[in-house]
Amino acid sequence: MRNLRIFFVSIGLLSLFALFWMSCGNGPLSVEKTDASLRIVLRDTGTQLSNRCLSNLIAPKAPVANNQANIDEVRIMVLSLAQWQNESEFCTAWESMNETARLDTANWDATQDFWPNAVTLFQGYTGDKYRFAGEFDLEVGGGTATGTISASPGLNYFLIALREGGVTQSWRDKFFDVVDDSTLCFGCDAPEVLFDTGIDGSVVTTTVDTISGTVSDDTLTRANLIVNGILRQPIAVNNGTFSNPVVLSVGINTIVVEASNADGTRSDAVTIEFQGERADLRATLIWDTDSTDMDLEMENPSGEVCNFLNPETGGMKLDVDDADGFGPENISVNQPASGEYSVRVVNFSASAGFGTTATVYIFRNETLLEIRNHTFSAADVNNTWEASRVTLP
Ligand SMILES: [Ca+2]
Ligand SMILES: [Ca+2]
Repeated sequence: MRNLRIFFVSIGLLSLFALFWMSCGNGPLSVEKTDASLRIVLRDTGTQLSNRCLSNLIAPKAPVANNQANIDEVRIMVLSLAQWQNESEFCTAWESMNETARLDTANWDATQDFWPNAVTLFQGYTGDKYRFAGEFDLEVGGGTATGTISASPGLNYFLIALREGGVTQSWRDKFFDVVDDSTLCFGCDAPEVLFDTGIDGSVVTTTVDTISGTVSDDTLTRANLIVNGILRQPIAVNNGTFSNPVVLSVGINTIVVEASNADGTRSDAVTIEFQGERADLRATLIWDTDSTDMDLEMENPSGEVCNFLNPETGGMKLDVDDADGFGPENISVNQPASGEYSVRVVNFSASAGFGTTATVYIFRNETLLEIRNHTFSAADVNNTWEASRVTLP
């Protein structure tokens, strides 16, 4: 009984969350598989249709799932309804045809897969009003099903089965109004990231370069920048574009920008070669709150302090300052003196009403020494955190 309840709760959740459709060439269907549930997401930018007029016909014949944790396949049948103006008209006609018998079999039982009967039923429709558009299998991997299906512009009926080991465990049906394309790309709305041309393979002579590019989902305001697989920081995305400084090590650097939305994560990677002097010691600061100002500073063994007020002093150089969020800031030291260097972060931003976590990466001869982080509370304005002390011979 408990499993039955879980099933019906799952179906209820599917009803609530699940079926929205983006009816265009890149409309998504994503399937997220967890231990407890399987969620199908369809997005619709056009007309949203809601009723499920076939439920009464098919529901008694569909096997009841005990759990959906092992779903390994999503199978979809599409019936294009080009001549029908609306769901109600279709339903009235459909129900008058009394298709129950065609879905039934003489020896039906709860374990039998209703799908072959449904396929037979659908395939029987080849006319102008009902036309079988196809049966499509999407394999579920990594919690997501991707693939391409075909449908005709206009009203389409989708029968979606969640299957395990070739057997339908549960199913949903739904009408979708396909507006402008005959191919629906499932899972394709994860944002595409593209660096601007000319960046990949470029050679620069300064340790700070600017990377820029586009993100196809222009509703996003964040992406992630990953430098040499070590440093990872948020960057701002505005109207589908990004531009951010990046601190390079001597030699070839791998720069990745990744962006995520409800349909998944996609990324682009470039290499940039920095031909210049290797920093014997450097500290890089990034933080996680937009529109806030953190300040990196370093004090050398002589007590000289390098920060945005004194960006080049005592052999230390602030290569890049950032006053509006995320960083990076970087201080490089070439031929450092013997003794102790103090690396500190000052929370200079007085505006944020929430905490900000600062992360400092310390490199010695371009090898990562340590990563330190600290969360400044909203009340920590102008407070200083000593991230590290590095003693050099
Ligand atoms: Ca700053
Ligand atoms: Ca910034």
